Amino acid sequence: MLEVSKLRESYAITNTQIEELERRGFLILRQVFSAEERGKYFPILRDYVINVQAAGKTQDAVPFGNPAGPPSSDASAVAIGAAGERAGKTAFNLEDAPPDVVDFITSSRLGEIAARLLAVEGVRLMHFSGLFKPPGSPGTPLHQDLSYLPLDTDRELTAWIPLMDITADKGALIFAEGSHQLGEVDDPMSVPRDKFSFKQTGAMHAGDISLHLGWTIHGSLKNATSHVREAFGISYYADGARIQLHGKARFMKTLLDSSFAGLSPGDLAAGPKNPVIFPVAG
Ligand SMILES: O=C(O)CCC(=O)C(=O)O
Repeated sequence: MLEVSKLRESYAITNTQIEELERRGFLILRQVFSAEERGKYFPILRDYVINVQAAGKTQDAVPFGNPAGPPSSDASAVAIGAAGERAGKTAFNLEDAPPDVVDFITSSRLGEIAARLLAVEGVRLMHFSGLFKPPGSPGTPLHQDLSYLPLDTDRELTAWIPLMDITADKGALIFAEGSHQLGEVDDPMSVPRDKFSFKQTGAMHAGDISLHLGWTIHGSLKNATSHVREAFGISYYADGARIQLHGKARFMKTLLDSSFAGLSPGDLAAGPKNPVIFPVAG
């Protein structure tokens, strides 16, 4: 049984913010974590990510874009990242995470934000990962998170939590505004660049978070600075969702074997690795 997170105090979400996320597919929230909370949790999260990466625990990577497709000569695509690059290689698990990291990941403040924005009663943990980008590394290719999640719902979102101030040249996220309305697309890297307005998060301060819906086409820009870009991602989905294979099902095996171990299509997506984060029991 998980201990109840200490990060319980609510962060107020307005109807305007709910509408903004539904319309644009992404949203920035300012100062979700106080200076005191950042001082407590961020160094612990940083050490945790570095330790997990150093331990070399990996799982199958999710290939972004269409590796078989022609190389893009579009400069913006190159800046965002080349098709076929892989992400999510490092395996992060609640079971072997230190208590303060578990506390942060299971924060009902973040869970409540997710539930309010998704307009659902409750949310479960999908997965989480350290998103550290070394100096000079390319951006993350455009992709849709839900295309590799074996879920039957579009009520899924990711909170992208920078552990430091972010500038456009430090691997900022980029979103195709409104692209979630397309649902699943065959190859997000090939969506014509003039079809959507591409928006960056803009400058973010530590404590701000960026949220995007599961079908929002997004990626990140190159880290052109001489510092590691440190961010942490936590994804949630509506409690009550079921396991369903769809679209690019072959990439879903990784998630079925890890985040949903023991579950099969049709089952409630409610395994031991997917605790209810909000509402808090008791
Ligand atoms: O951190 C990045 O560069 C990309 C993150 C991302 O794609 C996500 O959080 O869904």
